[in-house]
Amino acid sequence: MHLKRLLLAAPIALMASAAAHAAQPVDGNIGFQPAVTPVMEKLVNFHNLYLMPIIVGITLFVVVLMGYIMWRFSEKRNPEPSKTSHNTMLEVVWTIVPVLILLVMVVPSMQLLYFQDTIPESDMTIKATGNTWNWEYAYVGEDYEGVESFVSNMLPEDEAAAAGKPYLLGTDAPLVVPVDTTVRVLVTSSNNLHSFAMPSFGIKMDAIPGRINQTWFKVNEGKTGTYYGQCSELCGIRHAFMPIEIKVVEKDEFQRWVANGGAFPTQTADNTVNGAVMTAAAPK
Ligand SMILES: [Cu+2]
Repeated sequence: MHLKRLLLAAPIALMASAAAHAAQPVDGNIGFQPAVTPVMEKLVNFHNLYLMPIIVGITLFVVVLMGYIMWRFSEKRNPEPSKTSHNTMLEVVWTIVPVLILLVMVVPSMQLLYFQDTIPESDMTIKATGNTWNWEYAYVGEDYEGVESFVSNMLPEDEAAAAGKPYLLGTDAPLVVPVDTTVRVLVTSSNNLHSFAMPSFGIKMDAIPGRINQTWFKVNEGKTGTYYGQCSELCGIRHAFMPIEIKVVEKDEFQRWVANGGAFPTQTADNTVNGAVMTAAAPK
């Protein structure tokens, strides 16, 4: 089984050698993973250039104010405390100012939500189904008949090391997409609540049984490489073991991959429910 899997993975490993970029969690890093889609670029800018200065400003103001109050109104400097308990002007100000700050934040926030939620004219559609405990991908449309659908399982530690992939993030069959292409992702689940999350793409979409959610991404030109995400819904015992690996390749490379029928085996999903293994037919 291992040998078969390795043989099937070999063409992918060759494809991986040309990868230019990659994004995965890094020990000790702060901030976001590098943004490679317009959505994530906007998210990062909104956070770093807009929200952070406001938050830092408010925090500094409160710290300075508290320091001044502790100094100025200490028992030593202010032995006779004022009996005043109301100051209408001050109360109006400290109600109105926070409301104004929230308004200033909500307008770009809503614009960003709308930008994320409005799916532009898409070039291709992929369906991502959360199974217990793996992701299954299907390429929608007759252009991708040879690829059909496949299950993407987490690699065991030794195989991940052999493939040069991060353990707990690397899979035996990554989702392959072309660069600079608008991809619509239909997200659903076969039997559990999951969430399809890819940090450097700025997407996180709930996978709900019996319902199809949609999201989109378009990886910027020149950002080919392998990107890692995970199921980000606390879905059950193997929640931490359903990584998402997306390999972004040049458009012609993607066409070759499709023409080859995808280099992956088509499997059915092994689903475990209450300890019993159920084999669910792969939804098309
Ligand atoms: Cu999950």
